[in-house]
Amino acid sequence: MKAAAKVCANIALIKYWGKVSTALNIPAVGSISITLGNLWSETEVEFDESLPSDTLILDGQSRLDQLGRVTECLDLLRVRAGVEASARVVSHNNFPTGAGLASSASGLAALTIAAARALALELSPRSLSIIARQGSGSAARSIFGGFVEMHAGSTPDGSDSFAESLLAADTWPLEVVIAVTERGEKSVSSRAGMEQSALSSPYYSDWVATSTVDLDRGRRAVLGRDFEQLTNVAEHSCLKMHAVAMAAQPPLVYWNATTVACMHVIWDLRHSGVPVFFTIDAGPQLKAVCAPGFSQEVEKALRDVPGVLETLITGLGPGIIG
Ligand code: 2P0
Repeated sequence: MKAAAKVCANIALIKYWGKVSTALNIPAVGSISITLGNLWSETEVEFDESLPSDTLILDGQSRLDQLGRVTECLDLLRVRAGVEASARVVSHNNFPTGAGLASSASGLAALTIAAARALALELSPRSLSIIARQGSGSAARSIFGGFVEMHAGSTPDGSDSFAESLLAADTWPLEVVIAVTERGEKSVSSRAGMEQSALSSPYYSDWVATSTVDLDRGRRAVLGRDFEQLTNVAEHSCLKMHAVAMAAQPPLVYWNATTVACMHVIWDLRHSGVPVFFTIDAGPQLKAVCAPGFSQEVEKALRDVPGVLETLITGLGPGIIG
């Protein structure tokens, strides 16, 4: 009862922020993401009757703070398999953990796949997506490669809240440059930030109400491979999500000065004719998405921004890579 899985991270272009159910982790809005080929989590799960409870080693350290969601996810699989044994989970990310680089997306997706394999459960990608969602909303998207749409769904049990593929990675091989501006873990997790936003931001209801329009625009842009349209709707969704968070009480500002400097560099590049836009998650790293063939030029510009510690370049990936 031991298996491993290696799964790519993803970043949303049309953002997920807020839940209708915290118990089942059902998102309040759908989202559209791209799966990143060079950023991955590798997770090994071993069920062992002699273990008193689940254990988690993440990047070489015991992480009790992350164990709750791991156990919740494992419980869903244990029930299906009729197994009660606890599990030893060892996971590793090849990029900074908990810094707004989607480590929970790849981590919880890899956990779901590895545990399903260890329990010899034959589950459809949709079922795996639903289970991964209950570990982390963004993890539901990492089951798939390329361009992915997550459906918020409308049933109270979350059975129609899953992700599915929109467009294969090689159909439109966009490139991504990540500017790392801080290495530590963020002080407010996405989970806490979304809850704070839903409870106290005056813009939260408008965020939810306008999400369908953004999803429609985003889906059309992806299916039509329309970079300009994707640029407009992705930057709008990102800035709107951050505006909702900034208006929470107490406020949530995930950016630092370097994040903002990078935004201006991206706008300057675009005004000079480079097809590139940015997105930023619940952390200070800027992700620049560019048309095929432009990542070197974009990386060179971001590398020179004072405060950028490191840049990472990646293409789109297939989701499950091992
Ligand atoms: C996203 N983020 O769509 C958004 C944009 C961050 C900002 O999904 O509470 O770690 O585990 O469901 O998946 C990060 O949130 O949150 C995220 P939970 P998760 O990528």
